Amino acid sequence: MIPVHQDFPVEFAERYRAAGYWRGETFPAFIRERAAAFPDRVAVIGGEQRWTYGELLGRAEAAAAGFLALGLKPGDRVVVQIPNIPEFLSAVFGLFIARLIPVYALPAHRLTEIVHFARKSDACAYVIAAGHDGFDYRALAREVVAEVPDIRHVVVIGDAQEFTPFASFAADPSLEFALPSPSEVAFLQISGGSTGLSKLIPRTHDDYIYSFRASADICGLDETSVYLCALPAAHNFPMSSPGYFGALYAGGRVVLSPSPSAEASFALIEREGVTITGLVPPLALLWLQAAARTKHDLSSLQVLQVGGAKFMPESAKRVRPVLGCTLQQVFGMAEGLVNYTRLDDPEDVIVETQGRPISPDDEVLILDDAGNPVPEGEPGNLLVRGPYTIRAYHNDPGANARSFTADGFYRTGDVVKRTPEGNLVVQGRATDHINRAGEKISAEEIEDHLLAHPDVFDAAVVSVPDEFLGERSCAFIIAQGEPPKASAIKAFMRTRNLADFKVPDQIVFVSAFQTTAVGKISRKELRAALREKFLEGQRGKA
Ligand code: OOB
Repeated sequence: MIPVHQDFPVEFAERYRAAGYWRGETFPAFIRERAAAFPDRVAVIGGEQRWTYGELLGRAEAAAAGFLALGLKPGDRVVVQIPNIPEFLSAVFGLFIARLIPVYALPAHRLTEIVHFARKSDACAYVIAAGHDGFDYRALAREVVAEVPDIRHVVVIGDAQEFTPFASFAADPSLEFALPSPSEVAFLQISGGSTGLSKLIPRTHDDYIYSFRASADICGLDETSVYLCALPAAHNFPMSSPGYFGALYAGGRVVLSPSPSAEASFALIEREGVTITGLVPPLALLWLQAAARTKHDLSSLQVLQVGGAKFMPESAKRVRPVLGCTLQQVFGMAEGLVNYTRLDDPEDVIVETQGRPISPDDEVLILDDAGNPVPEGEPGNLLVRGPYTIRAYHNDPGANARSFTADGFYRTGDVVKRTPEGNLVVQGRATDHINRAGEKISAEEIEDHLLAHPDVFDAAVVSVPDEFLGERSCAFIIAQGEPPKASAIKAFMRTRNLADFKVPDQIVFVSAFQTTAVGKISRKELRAALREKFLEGQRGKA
């Protein structure tokens, strides 16, 4: 089993401690402190459940005891695929307390992705909810176990059938849990996957807690804050920017919405007095539309955060007049760096920029393709190094060689420019992924699946602008013989056991891909050329 670690060079670690970013805090210590300070205060609300801080800790400790009773050992990896229900929190705090390492999968992930996460992380257990949104995760678990026999335990929230019921986990007062070291990896987050399959992102207690503690500060969270988690809880944005961990850190309250729809969320905002929430741009647009005619009282909402993909200024402008709250743009990445517009920034900064980094020690570089700094204000490739940005992916030397410079800067793949006041404006991206409503899709991964179709000779997947999604995926396909129907290709992609958002939105058959005079073209150039031609065609029609 490959050990999980995240090593910051000693001189950087010392600097981050001396500056007070890394305070030696850990998840188990933090949740115990809050539970001791205000045991009876409500911490988590979801469905019909309302748990106090005391109950949350009690349930997490029972979960920790249960996981260890299965024979799991500190350092073991556990794939977690739980929708937005309170048990998400008791399960992951339980894993932290037992020093087990959650690997966060999204509810949308299917067999292909889960098997990849399980293998890549050497996971030995899988925690799921029985069902969600009409999908039976126990059926998925059966397939996962058949493919990855190293998954020795499946733990189920709800009706467990042949698996282990989460509800059977009980506290064991004789157990003493050793605290993790703050520099230990607390969990593995999933990367957006710009090249090929998702990579695993090891985050330490120290670095991650700093990121949401400082975020909570920037976002003005305190014990009166009520954070609505409408996006999938496993995603970095609602988790830590400042997200539900930031809200719990501040002693506030977390409301979990089973769906990000305006209808479900507006009812919760009114009922629970939600003060802050985070959305991806397409959802923000739907909320703006729905708010104009809602009967719900949304007046408690102070801050609407929007991030994960570019929020266009024309839409951003409407947030304050329509929702009556402050917009905060959030430009972050699971690998680390998170930028925020500040709540008291002038309106033009809030509307037109994606904000600035959390930390004075976030070292941001904006470089041209040759690696030289661009003139101030010009667009360039964003690289970053800092107290909560990883230095390496888990178990992936190839990706590490590509994604990090020799001196430890992470190549984000984003193209940005910086305004004179130091705010970043995202211009686009150097890497080939599709940012479909905040869901990142690797072109390479999808091409690989398309090539498995017997009638596909070659395929190139590109992003094309979409009014609602921001970007949608378009697959250019050279058929082997007579082109099949686009619907047949989509149906085939649905049999590949992938998250549904990865099925190409659009399919275009072409007879050949352009090649250069030499007859060779990189996939990157090919995608760029196809995209350009497609856009020209669109302009022609307009
Ligand atoms: C967030 O994290 P990831 O890991 O799913 O995706 C990161 C990528 C960034 O590199 C960038 O390409 C894009 O998503 N992105 C944005 C953006 N926020 C993220 N592009 C334009 N404008 C924005 N505001 O998406 C994430 C993590 C933490 C907080 C917020 C978002």
